[in-house]
Amino acid sequence: MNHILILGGDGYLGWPTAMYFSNRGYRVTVVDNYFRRNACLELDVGMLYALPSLVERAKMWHELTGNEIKVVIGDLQEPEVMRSLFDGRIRYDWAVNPSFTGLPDTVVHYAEQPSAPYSLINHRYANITLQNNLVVTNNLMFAVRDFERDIHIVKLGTMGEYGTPNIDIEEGWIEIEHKGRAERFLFPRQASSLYHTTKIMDTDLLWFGVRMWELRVTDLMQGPVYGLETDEMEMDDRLKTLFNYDEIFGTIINRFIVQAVVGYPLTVYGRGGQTRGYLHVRDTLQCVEKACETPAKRGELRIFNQIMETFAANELAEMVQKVGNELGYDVQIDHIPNPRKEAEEHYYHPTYQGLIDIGVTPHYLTDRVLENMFKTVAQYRHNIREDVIFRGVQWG
Ligand code: USQ
Repeated sequence: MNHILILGGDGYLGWPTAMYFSNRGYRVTVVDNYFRRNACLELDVGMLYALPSLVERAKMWHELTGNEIKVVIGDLQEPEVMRSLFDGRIRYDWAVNPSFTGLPDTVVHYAEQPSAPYSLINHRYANITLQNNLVVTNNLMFAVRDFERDIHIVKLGTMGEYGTPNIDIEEGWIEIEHKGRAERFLFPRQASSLYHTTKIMDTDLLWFGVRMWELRVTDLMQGPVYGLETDEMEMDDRLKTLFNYDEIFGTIINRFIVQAVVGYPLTVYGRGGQTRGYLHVRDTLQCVEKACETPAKRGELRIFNQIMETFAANELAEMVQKVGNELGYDVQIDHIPNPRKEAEEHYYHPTYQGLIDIGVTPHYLTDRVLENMFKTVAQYRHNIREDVIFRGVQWG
């Protein structure tokens, strides 16, 4: 039975990942410093519903399933907090099979400030993003280097590292011929936010660690995620993951559903031709599972593009409008001046075959999926705050 350490285990993806692996018989340890919850409080952006603490969630999970999720609350920017996870200071003893006290064999690294708008509020939030994302990744890299180099690091990257180039996007690597010679390089990256720039820097840090110390790393270049249904979350409402719909932490599909439910015209930014690759939260879990089951080799930086299909913002708005109208909502679409600096019409042709090749079965954004999201969000309609939907953090 494997032991998985999830850094950022309280987040939108971290908590569902913890339950998913725990449900499949893995030993799971989660670490978090409640960064996201605190940032939401500080910026006064309401979540769709209140959340139990991570310790309470793990307790409920244990009561419901008999499975243990170990919780460590700490800031991984502190090198000693990170190192304590690997050097014996944190004891991994389990009620079931107490003889197994081994270190994690896989670390899933989600412990990053994940919002592009947050990173561009002002220089202070830019610094928080830079410091958190780079220092946590560096602390992890050195802890693995110093205590157990065989541990597989699965880091969440982002498709936004590539930007929107005028050529096809490969899965992480490109063969370049130059003056009669050839070499394989990381695919060119050109982020359009400071947050996305930190993700490029993380990739570079880990690529250095792979070359220098033969670490094993998988980088998952993920697109915006939507949804709030997984088998584990459906066991009990109190196990639901956090759900943001505000401009800073909410992602487009989740936001559009909330907007449609409260009769707020869908906020398409600019012309709405911006195209991205999307995936359901269920597929994030599946992708991470497959990546963990087939680890990168020693000395390999393996990169997958973690998306299932691409949509322009306009297409998403039209899909949400159609399903919303069928459910009896009066859904309007608005094109508001784009607060971001991004191409609103562009070429977008990413490759995303690698995860399918290792066994991932894609789920797609269907009317049914949108209907389910409408139904869940509608249950919490009374909590939705219209004042946080759009404040207009300007990137330019
Ligand atoms: N958009 C709108 N209206 C909105 C919100 C967004 O038109 O109300 C547009 C944006 O302009 C953008 C696209 O939708 O072109 C996606 O925006 P988003 O807010 O859903 O996602 P993004 O800021 O790109 O970031 C999210 C996650 C981040 C992850 C990234 C993957 O927050 O952690 O890395 O998706 S990717 O976009 O592929 O870089």
